[in-house]
Amino acid sequence: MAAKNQTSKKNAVNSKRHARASIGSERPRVSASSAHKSPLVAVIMGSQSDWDTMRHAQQTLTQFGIAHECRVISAHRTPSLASEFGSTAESRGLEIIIAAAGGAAHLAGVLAAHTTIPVLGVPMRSEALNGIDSLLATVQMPAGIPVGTLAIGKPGAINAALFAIAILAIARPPLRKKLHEFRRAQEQKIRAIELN
Ligand code: AIR
Repeated sequence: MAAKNQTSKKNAVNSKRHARASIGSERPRVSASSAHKSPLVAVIMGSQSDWDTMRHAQQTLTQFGIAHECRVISAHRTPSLASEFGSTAESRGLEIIIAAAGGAAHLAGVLAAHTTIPVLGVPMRSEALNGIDSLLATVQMPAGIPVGTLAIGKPGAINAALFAIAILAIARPPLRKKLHEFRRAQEQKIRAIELN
């Protein structure tokens, strides 16, 4: 009976975790190896409309088995949540934040202002200015509060995840090995291309 209670309690906690990680109606896929560990990387985005791009960061982290969480937090629409998330990130065991936003993209900078863990910014492609606005708003931080800014859109989303993995790999030899294997496989794929 006690064991049964414990199992249902565990299930409740896990489904709560999943609910917190889910964005809108779509639940981000978390790999089996990382599903029940506390997240090392947070993938934060300014709007649910960024998810189509940022799912590529999520997929890359999953591919490497990195425990992570994905959430929508807006520097402008939910400013107190942004400040609370940034302020508590380190004490909750997060080691890196990936922050994506478009237009007046202040999310990465605001999160970085509240934490000393590395913040990687991903500028979203915008309708009005094709992402140039997002890029400049993310990259042009004042000295003292750094944001490592990646490329606009999907390449930036993938590279933010790979950069986060490279940072984590400094002190994790098995992860470093995986990263070397990834690069090797990527190179092999290109070497094998035959054009006719
Ligand atoms: N955004 C949301 N809050 C602050 C900013 N800068 C960004 C989102 C998204 C864009 O505004 O990151 O890229 C448009 O959001 P929406 O919700 O109108 O689609």
